[in-house]
Amino acid sequence: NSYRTAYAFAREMYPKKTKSHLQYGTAGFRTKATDLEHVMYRMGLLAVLRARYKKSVIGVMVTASHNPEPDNGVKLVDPHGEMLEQSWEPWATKFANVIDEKLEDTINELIKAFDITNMNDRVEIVVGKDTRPSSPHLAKAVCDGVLALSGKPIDYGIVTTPQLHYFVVCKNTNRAYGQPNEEGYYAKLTNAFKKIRGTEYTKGNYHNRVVYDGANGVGAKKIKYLKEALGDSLKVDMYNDEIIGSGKLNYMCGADYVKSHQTFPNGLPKDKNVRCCSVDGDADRIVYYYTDDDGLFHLMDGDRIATLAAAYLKELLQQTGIELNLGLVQTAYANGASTDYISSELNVPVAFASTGVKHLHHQALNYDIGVYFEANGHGTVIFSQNTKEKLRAGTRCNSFTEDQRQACSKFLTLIDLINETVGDAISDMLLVETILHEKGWDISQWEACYTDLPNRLMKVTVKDRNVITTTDAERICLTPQDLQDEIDSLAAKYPKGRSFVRPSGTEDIVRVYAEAGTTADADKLAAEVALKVF
Ligand code: 16G
Ligand code: ZN
Repeated sequence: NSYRTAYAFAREMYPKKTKSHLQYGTAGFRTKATDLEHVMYRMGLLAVLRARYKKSVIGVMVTASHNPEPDNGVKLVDPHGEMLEQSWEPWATKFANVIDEKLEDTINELIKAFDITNMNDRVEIVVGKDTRPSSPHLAKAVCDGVLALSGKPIDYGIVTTPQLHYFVVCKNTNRAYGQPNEEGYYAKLTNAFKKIRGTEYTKGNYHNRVVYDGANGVGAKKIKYLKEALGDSLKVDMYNDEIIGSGKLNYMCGADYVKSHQTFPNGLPKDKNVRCCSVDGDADRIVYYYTDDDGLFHLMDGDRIATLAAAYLKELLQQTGIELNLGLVQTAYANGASTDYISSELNVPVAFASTGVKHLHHQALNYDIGVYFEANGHGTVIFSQNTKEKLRAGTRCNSFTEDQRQACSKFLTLIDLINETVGDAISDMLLVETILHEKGWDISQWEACYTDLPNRLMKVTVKDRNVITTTDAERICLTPQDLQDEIDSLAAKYPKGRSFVRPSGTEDIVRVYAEAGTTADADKLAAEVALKVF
């Protein structure tokens, strides 16, 4: 009986040494790397069970994204490239926390609950890891878990999170999405990029050079291959590319640092008016920024990328003449000015989802063309089957004009440029560069689309953050009673005032967000709301 072996193996190789309770949260498990060995092994087991249940390839990514280097984490990737289905999260939590003596029972319980009868299927599990020094060892624990239940681990080594999602989808679509290897990934993106760009590399105010902050992680390692494939079409000047064991991963650099400190990362030249971007530690997030003539820092976050992409896709869609619905999904953290701009000026409908990529992705599936981004730079665009079919038909449609047919084929190329499986810093960068190139814009012209409302984010430490519950994509507070009324009356005091509170999914704190017409008002509103949360 294979799971008996698994159970015996676990006790010997990966005993559970910690008592602390871990929860599979918005980004899987994440904590000190030293506490994760047994969790990794057990996620290998769980991945095999999930793969047998779904009769598909499942992915396991070992990473702690933007967290400090000594942390690590793990998340499971479902067959279509989404995050692990929510109904399985409690199982992941259970697997991670049961004592060694109960592991066998837990495996049996799951097999029974889902009536998994194909326990001999030799399912494939694709495994990837980031550049943390702890990652090789932890990825091996995942593979051992896979082997213990007679699954077949396919170790992709160091890859970005979105690359791993891509591999899973390639394998599950029988390669229709692309070749399930890194060469296939780069070829798909760069061929599309070069095709749209043509031979005129600079255009108007657009110059084909971007300064790139690799966060001393996998995003630095991978851009080297991309650069080769891009040739002269786009010059990527890389900084912060000290990789394994330097201790510098995400340290004073990377997308999360830039977004949360609203400042330039360490290690980049501060040339004025130069387009710069930063990715995070597993390269699934990106933000852009620049320093103006007066040395002031300007951030172009996920909201900016979302509005740029949605506006561009809308134009392109109009050129095809095909009727499809296009929408944007944001979270409550999206700057109110971005929501206004996209809904009032561009007439693109905006929907809201709770924080966390899986929620946005899910909501975006409601559109034929669904753009979704978190303000922190995490997002992508997804296209329905209907969209792809109509565009394909459009390229050969006799009743279309030549311009329409060309717009259809350009749209299809653009879809190839986008990693639909999950937010992808590299693909998002190529998308931004494509749009700016086409418009002939420099970064300040992009910024001129709308003016951000001043905003303020605060953390409040409380005894139990779960007393705060929310609804309506976290924009409305349900409990404690009266808190929402208090927030409403405080926000009403300030022109353009808006505020909300929510318990963090990754830290033991409550987050308070406020925006208003002026910085002073936003600060005051945040502080007043924070006092009500205590
Ligand atoms: C996770 C999410 C990220 C979200 C963040 C919010 C994924 C892959 N990651 O890191 O998208 O912005 O949580 O953290 O979904 P918070 O709940 O602490 O505010
Ligand atoms: Zn990340």
